[in-house]
Amino acid sequence: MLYSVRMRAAQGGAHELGGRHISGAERLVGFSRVAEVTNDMLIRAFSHTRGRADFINVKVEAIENSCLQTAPLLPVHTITVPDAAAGREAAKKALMAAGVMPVAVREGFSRLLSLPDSMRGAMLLCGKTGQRLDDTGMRGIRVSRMDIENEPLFSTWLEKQGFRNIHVREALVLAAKVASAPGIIAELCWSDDPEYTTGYVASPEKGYFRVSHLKPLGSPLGGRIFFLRPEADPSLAADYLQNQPVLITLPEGEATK
Ligand code: WAQ
Ligand code: MG
Repeated sequence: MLYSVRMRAAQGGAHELGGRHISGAERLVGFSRVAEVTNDMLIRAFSHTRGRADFINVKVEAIENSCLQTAPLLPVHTITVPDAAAGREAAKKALMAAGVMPVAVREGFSRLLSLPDSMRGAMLLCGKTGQRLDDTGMRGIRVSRMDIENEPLFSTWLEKQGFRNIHVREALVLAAKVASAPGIIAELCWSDDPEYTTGYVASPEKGYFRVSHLKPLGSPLGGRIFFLRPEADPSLAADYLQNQPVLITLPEGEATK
């Protein structure tokens, strides 16, 4: 039995009452780690660079082993650029290479860049037209119920790659779950944490491309977009992203690299 532990924190009251999103986190851990993981999440919410939370929701739910699926970690590539303008150009190219149509790429960037503040979740957009497919407004679709299968192995692997921060660690797991969702073409993401400028484009076909700058240092505006195939069922994808418990596996050979 595993436990899904989810946290969302806001400032100025609960999200649903108009509070500003501060941070969120999701893990799938054994019973013996629930307290530790919950405590870490509370500490994070109270010491976040987006501001101090005054509303924190922590949800713990048991997950039957028979419900678990697995998905592989994506191969990781890094694109180093001098600034956010160059990074956005590189990300646009990577999205198009993954199969997102140019008009949808433009639409995606313009939607993220015109947000008044960061959302708590992601937008689902049609990868052909850029039309918004979910009806969650400023809340967005929150990917949840995922974690790495073998944490010690993952930690060793991350260390060897030189990935030493929590952002990349969490993003690799989230992007692997997203890439395994039905109908996904690609994902675009950059952080809403002011000090973290690295973002990524990920897709099941091409893997995870880190882009060293996708926003200027100091900006609290981040976000995520999931581009779907035009023929995909958005509610099926949203259900998988939000509800299906998934453990991410390190591919054979990767573990020893
Ligand atoms: N599900 C859906 N959307 C989410 C989730 C989630 N579980 N978590 C965050 N978001 C959305 C939300 O709109 C946030 O404002 C935005 O993404 C950014 O979230 O390889 O840290 O957690 O070094 O700030 C990329 C790592 C880090 C790149 C991204 O995102 C690398 C990051 P953050
Ligand atoms: Mg953040």
